[in-house]
Amino acid sequence: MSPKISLTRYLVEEQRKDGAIPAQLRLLLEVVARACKSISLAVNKGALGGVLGVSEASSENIQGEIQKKLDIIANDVLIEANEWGGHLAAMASEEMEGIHVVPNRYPQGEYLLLFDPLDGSSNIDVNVSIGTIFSVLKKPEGAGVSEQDFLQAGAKQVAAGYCIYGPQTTLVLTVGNGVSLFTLDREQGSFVLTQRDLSIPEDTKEFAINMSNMRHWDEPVKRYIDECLQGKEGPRGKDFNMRWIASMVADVHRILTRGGVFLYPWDKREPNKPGKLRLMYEANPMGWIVEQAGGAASTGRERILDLQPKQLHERVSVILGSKNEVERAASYFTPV
Ligand code: AHM
Ligand code: MG
Repeated sequence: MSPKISLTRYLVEEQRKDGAIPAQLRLLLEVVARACKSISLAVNKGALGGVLGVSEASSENIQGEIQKKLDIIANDVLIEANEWGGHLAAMASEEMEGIHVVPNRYPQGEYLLLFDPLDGSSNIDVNVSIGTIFSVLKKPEGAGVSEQDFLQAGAKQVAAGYCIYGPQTTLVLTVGNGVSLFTLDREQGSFVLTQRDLSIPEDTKEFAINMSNMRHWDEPVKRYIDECLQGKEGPRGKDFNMRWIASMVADVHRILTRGGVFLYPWDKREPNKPGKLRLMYEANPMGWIVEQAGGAASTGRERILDLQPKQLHERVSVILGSKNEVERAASYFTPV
C-alpha cells in the first residue's frame, strides 16, 4: 500500500519539485490549514459548543448582514493563527471593514491573505455544509502595507483554496499547477492527500442557481436557464438536473467532483450592485480553482480573473463550472 501523503509532505515535495511553493508560502498554507482544523472542530460541536445562532451583539458586517457566532469565531481563529508566523503583511476578511495589518510586535512577511471565514452562513444552524474560502496575493514591493495593495486582479493570486465542513472535512488547494484535495483524518488530526489533478468535465447536465430570483434576472440568464428547463424537447436536446445548496463552497465542491455550472448573476433586486457574491473572497479564489481544474469562470461579459478590483468588498456576477456551459451562457451576453 502506498504511504499516506500528508499536506505537510505534499507541500514540501511541491516546493522541492519546481519551486512553485516558496518556504513562506508553504508555512502560510500550513497555518491556514491548521486554522481550518480548529474551525472544523467548532462547527462539529454545534449546539454542544454553544456556537450556533447569531452573535451576542447581533452585530452586522460591512455588507449589512447579521453575523452568526461562527462567522466571528472563524474570523478570529484565522486572524490569531496567521498574525504571528512572519509570513504575512496583512489580512482582509469578508467579516471586517478594513484590512488587518500584522501588529508591529511580529515580523512582517511578503504575502497578503484574504478570506471568507465561513461561507454559507445561512446553513450553519441547519447542519448543512459550509466552508472557509481563502486567497493569497503577493504584497507589492515597497514599505508598509495598505488596502490598495490588495486590489489585484484574480489572475495574480499565488494560492487559493477552500475547506468544506460537511460529512467529511476536505481542503481543496491550488498554487497554479492543478488542484489537489486533502481529507481531514480526524484520528491523526492531519489533512491527507486523497486526489490530485481534479478535472471538471467540459459538458454537464446539471445547473445550480437560486430559482426563486428568476423574475429578477437579466435576459441572457433567463434564456440560458429557460433552455435548460426545456430539456430534451428544447434547443439543448437533453434533460438538465438542478441543485442549489446555498453554500458556494458546497456547490463548487460538487462541480469539482462531477461537473456542473453555478450561477449567481446580477439581478434587478439591487440594480446598483454588480451581484451578490464578493469578488476578492469568493469569486476570485473559486474562479481560479475552477480554471485550474479545466473549467471556466465569467461574469457573463468578462473573465472573472481579469477584473481589476476597485474596492476590497466589491461584488460581482458569477457564472462558473464546466467550460462549455459557461461559454454558452456567456455567449448570450453582450461582451464589454
Ligand atoms: P455568505 O458568505 O454570507 O454565506 O453568503 C454567500 C452565500 C453563498 O455561499 C451562496 O452561494 C449564496 O450566498 C446563497 O445565497 P441565497 O441565499 O441568495 O441563495
Ligand atoms: Mg461567502
